[in-house]
Amino acid sequence: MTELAAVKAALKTQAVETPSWAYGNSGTRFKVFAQHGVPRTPQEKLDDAAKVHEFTGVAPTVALHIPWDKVDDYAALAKHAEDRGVKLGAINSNTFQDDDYKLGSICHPDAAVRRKAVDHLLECVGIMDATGSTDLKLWFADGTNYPGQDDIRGRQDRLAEGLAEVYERLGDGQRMLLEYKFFEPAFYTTDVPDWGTAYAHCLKLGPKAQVVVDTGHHAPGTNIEFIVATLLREGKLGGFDFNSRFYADDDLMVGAADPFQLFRIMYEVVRGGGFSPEVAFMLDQCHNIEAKIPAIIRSVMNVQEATAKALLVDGDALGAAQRAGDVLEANAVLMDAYNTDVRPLLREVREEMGLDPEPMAAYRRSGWAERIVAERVGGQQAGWGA
Ligand code: PSV
Ligand code: MN
Repeated sequence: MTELAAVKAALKTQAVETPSWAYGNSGTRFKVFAQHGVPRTPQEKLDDAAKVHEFTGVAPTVALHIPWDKVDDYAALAKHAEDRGVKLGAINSNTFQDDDYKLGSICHPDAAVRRKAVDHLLECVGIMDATGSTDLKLWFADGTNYPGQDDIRGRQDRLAEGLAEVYERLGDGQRMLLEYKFFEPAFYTTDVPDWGTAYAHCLKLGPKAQVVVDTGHHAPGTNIEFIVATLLREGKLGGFDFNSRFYADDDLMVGAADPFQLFRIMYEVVRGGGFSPEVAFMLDQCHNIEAKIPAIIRSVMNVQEATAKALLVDGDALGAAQRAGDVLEANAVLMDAYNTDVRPLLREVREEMGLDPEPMAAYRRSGWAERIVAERVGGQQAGWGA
């Protein structure tokens, strides 16, 4: 196989998971702007996600969020997805939208609230059993606002205890992905604020516990690719929540704010052997002012473009320059790959996969956007908490 053929073959195996919540209405804490044609049910979210996969060919799974995507029959929901050519992906838990969780969930000082939170996580594993999902994604809004409010160390003990109970419940082939976030909604301490804390808990729990890197959950200037390299080196990178940020947890389209950062991350993924099914590549985004389905198509394409560039890095030339201490040449090799226009290559890849080479235009022509506006009349549109 030529090198280019190997790059193309790798790109055809790519899988970017889209989040069910990206198809629903969303907004800021100031206003949620409703859009026409937005799904009313988890099934309709899957219908939209199937369109993203139909036109990109690399978005075969959809993450669910419980309770937002709660249904009576999860096996039937999995079948609904499969009938449309997609599968159900990670199950995202929610221990942040209940009055009981004002002072935290799994780290709460009251054992009864901790019990409720852990029971919810166990319920999510039960849903995984029914859907065939392999990943339980955990993000905790836990933390404190004021010094002295609670015992920092005690909260870590409670976290470890709760996670251990859920870990024990995981079946064969199931894992938990622990996400960190440096602040918000808590502002003084956050119980899982960084990759080091997530890593320490996952290490103690065992091989089925892995760290998730949400690209929006870092302080400005953080070298995220270093974290990626380190976690991969330790065998503890479970996946990504991709999105873009300018200021905080903005959840904008991945690759929009800083495509160079996305490339650097994907380069470390490729370099560290992480371009594999063991690492979940998920989007965690919201589309507040732009049309949702094309925004998700664009996001998937942005990940694809960064991946193609990362795969094109001339590893031999880079290694030789690095060993020779040729700083400028090493940097030039990396930048050559980044500056390559990979759009023609991706058009070829899509044609070889039997797809339209231009997913955005193909979606526009498909008439799906008009159809959902005409058909999805009445009912309660999905959105935060819906
Ligand atoms: C909140 O910050 C958040 O965006 C986390 O990143 C989770 O992954 C996501 O919500 C879904 O619960
Ligand atoms: Mn996330």
